[in-house]
Amino acid sequence: MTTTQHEQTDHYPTRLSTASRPIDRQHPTVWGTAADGPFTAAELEAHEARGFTVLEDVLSGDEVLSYRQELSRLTSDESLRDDERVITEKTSGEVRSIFEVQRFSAAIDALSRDPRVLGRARQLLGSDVYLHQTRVNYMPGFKGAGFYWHSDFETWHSEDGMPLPRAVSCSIALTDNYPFNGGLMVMPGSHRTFVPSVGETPEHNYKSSLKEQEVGVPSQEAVTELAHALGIEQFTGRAGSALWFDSNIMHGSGNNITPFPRSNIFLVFNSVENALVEPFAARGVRPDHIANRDATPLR
Ligand code: 6CS
Ligand code: FE
Repeated sequence: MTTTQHEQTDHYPTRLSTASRPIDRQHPTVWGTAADGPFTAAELEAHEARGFTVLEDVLSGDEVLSYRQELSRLTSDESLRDDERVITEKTSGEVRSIFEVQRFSAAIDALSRDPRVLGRARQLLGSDVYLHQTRVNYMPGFKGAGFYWHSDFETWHSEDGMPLPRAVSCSIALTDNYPFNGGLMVMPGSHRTFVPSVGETPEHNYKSSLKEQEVGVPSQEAVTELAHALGIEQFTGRAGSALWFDSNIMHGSGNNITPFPRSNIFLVFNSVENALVEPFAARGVRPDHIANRDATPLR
C-alpha cells in the first residue's frame, strides 16, 4: 500500500512508472446479504465468485420499446450534439454515448430508482447507494467501435478518487446482444485481481479515453495470464436482460461490423460509504457528468 498526496491509504496503486505484479483484491465483492434484497443467497454466492450476474427479462417488451424510443429521441435531438455529455464515434461522428443520461430522460431516472434495479444495487453494495456514472451506449451497426480490455475501477480509482471497488454496474440491453454484434466480454473471477497499469494519466485524459482508452489498460502479459487462468465469457441476451458486473472485472468489447446495433443503458452505483476523494493517480478531477461527486443516497 502507498499513501498519496492526500494521505488517504491507496490500497490499489496504479498508473505506475514501472510494471508491477497484479495484486489480490483485499475487499469483498458482495457486501450485503440475501435478506437485503431480491438476489437469492445462491445468486449472491455466484456473484461473489464470478463478479457478474446475468438476469433475463428484467424489462418487459413494452418497457424495452419505451426506452428505445427514448434513445431515438435523444439521438435525434440536434440541440444535444454540442453538449459535452454527448460522445460521438471517432470515425463516423455518430452518437456513441450520452453521459448523465438520467438528466435528459425522466424515464431513465425512474429506472435507476426502480426497486428491481436500486434494490439489487443496495444489496450488492450493502449500503445506500448513489449514481457514480450513467450513460447510454449506442454501438451502432457497421460502425460501432469496441473497448479494449480494462477494469472500470482502475479508472475510477485513478482519475475519480474512488477508494475501494465497492461499486457495481448494471448494463440493461435495449437491443438483442448476440456474440457477433460487439457484445461485452468478461473474464469470470477477474474482479478478485487488481491489475496495476503503467503510465501517468495525461491532463484531460477523459477527452480521448471515452472514445478509445489507451492509459490505464492492462499489459498483454496480464491479459494473457488472466485469460488462460479464467477464460472469457460473453454477455449475450435478449433486449430487456441485465448484466450486473463488479467495478473491477476485466472486460472489453469488439467492434460491431454487423447491421445489428447494440444499445444499452449503463448505470453505475457506488456505495455512499465509498464516496470519491482526490484522484489516486491523476491531476485534477473529471467533470461531474462522468464522475458524480454528490453522494446523496438515491431514493
Ligand atoms: O472512464 C470511464 O468512466 C468509462 N470508461 C470505460 C471504458 N468503461 C467504464 C466507464 O464508463
Ligand atoms: Fe468499462
